[in-house]
Amino acid sequence: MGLTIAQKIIKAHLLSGDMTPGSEVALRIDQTLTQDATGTMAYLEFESMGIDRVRTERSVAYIDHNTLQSGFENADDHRFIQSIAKKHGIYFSRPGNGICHQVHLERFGIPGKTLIGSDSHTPTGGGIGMLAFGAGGLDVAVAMGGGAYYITMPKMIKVNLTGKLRPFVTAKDVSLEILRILSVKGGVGYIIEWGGEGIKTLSVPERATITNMGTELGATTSIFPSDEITRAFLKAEGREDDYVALESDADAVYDRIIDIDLSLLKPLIACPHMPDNVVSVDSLKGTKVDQVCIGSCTNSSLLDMLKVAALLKGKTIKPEVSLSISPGSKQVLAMLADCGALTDILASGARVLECACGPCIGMGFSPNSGGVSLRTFNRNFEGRSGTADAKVYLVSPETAVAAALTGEITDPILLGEMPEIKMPDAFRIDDSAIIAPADAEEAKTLEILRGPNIKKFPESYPQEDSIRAELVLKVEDNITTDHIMPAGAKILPYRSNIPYLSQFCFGVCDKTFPERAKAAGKSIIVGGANYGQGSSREHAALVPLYLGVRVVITKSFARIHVANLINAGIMPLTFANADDYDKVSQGDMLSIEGVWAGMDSGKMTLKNETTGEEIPLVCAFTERQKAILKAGSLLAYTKEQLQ
Ligand code: MIC
Ligand code: SF4
Repeated sequence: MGLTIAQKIIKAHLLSGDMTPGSEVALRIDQTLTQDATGTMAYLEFESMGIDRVRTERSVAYIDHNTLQSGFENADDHRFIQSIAKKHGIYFSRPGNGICHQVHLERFGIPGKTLIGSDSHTPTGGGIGMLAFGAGGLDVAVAMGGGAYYITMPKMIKVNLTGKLRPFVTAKDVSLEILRILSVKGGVGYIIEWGGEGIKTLSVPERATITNMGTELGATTSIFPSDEITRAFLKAEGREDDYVALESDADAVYDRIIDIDLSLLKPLIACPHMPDNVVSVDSLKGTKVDQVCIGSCTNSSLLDMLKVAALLKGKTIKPEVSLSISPGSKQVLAMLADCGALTDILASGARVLECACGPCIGMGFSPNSGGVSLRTFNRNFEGRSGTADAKVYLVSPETAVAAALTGEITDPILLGEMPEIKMPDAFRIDDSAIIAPADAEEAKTLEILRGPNIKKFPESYPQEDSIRAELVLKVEDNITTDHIMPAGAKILPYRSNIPYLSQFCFGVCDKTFPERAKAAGKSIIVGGANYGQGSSREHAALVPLYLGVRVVITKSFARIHVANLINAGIMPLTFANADDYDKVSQGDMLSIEGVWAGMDSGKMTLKNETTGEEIPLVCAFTERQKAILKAGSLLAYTKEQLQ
């Protein structure tokens, strides 16, 4: 039987396990990336493992999330990451150099290699044929130390593209279409491979927009073949030597095949507050818009920015609309300046922001109260923009420009003729903002620089054979890590300070949670389906741990979050019958006896002591996961292993 591209890369990197879907496989990781909002924690974890130099082929630390520096906290974190990178063999991409995924694609990504990153949009690398996964910081720390990365062997979806996108219909609309088809839960447990004749019409940045938003489907990752288009991109980056061709075998088997005819697609828009809440742009025409934001790791490539500049050229945006544009990297910004496109953008009345995540993670540019914001980003979760009652819609850069020019949601087809965009054959290469690590000799003399905002990790607690705790919080389906541990300008600077962060935990759902959890001592959370979707932030596990949460019981979990819970020593369990979710209420006293035996049999019984009911639960822990839960955390387990 033939293999898919992902199966081939997995096979070439397999350290243990068998490749049957559902079983755990251990992979050798070639490259890692971190960003600053998750990186501080990841490097503290790496440091505590006591390994001198990273053992990957390439590890890069990016600063792109927390660049506002409204106090000493961010600057201290940047300095800490820079110093630890230099000492331990990690490349350091300075603040302002760009968004991790965009820069990684430009300067480091290699087809056929494995990459894990402490950011959920690491699958952007699939646009260049990498097998790239978002992971918790601790998993990245272990991989930097040469340890394996464990995933549940996914099933395979193939999306067959035919035809060609019409003008004003874009790769972003392809992402929104697949979200409409599959929903934010539809990709869980799958790798999505994009293929078919239609992919020949898509450049690497367009492919990367699509693999980037595979994260919103809950997919393990997404990948494109590596072909002549990939080669041309690498050549333009001066890295043709990194090119290898990759395709799936003709007789490769997929669990599901989805066909999309590109020529039939229309401009689409995701409505508040979920990326899969997709309708046609046309159906919302005339809706007044207050703000438009163009950028993020989804849509900030040179191609996107050149299109935006060409559409804005010679025009001015509506006075009632505020438009921000954040180019994805210094390379993109410099090339916009070189060709004069930046002048067209500025002349239109747009505000050009730093090459960073910025508004996407609520770092500035929050909308006005109740405001409508159209964003080219990948997430529109409630409150994420920094304005609790804002209505955030996700669109393509073309649809974003149409709204900025007209002041309302407008089908971009009405903008007239799409100007022809000529992409350069060679990009401007300037790696001066990427700092190489010290050599092993010099590294010994280097000191790591820390600031007062870096606090201790929360203590971990080995699971016990019997648990009795209060259900302190019951939440519904599709709870995101932005609900569990919000980000934004006020909170993000404290990512290395778990005690401080803890006061904001679940703030979007219930502001009283932190106090109640602390008062309860030990506690249990109950959630609906797809619990923990979204960001890879391990803070969404570490902070509940700090507040005393020992067990989370749901209808189902999102992939990265469930791994983060186990890594933090919190036991994730699921209802055997989803309807039993209704048999527990917030405030009930719950207990589970015989945890050890239950971990082995995959079955446990939850006793609701308040109502007297008994509820069957299931779990499917691997031996390694059981050992982590018994040790109390992945860190404790790894230390045990190293001894
Ligand atoms: C996001 O888009 O939510 C983030 C911010 O990039 C996160 C990482 C984080 O929370 O630091 C992600 O996607 O993993
Ligand atoms: Fe940054 Fe937004 Fe991309 Fe996350 S989704 S990495 S915050 S640009």
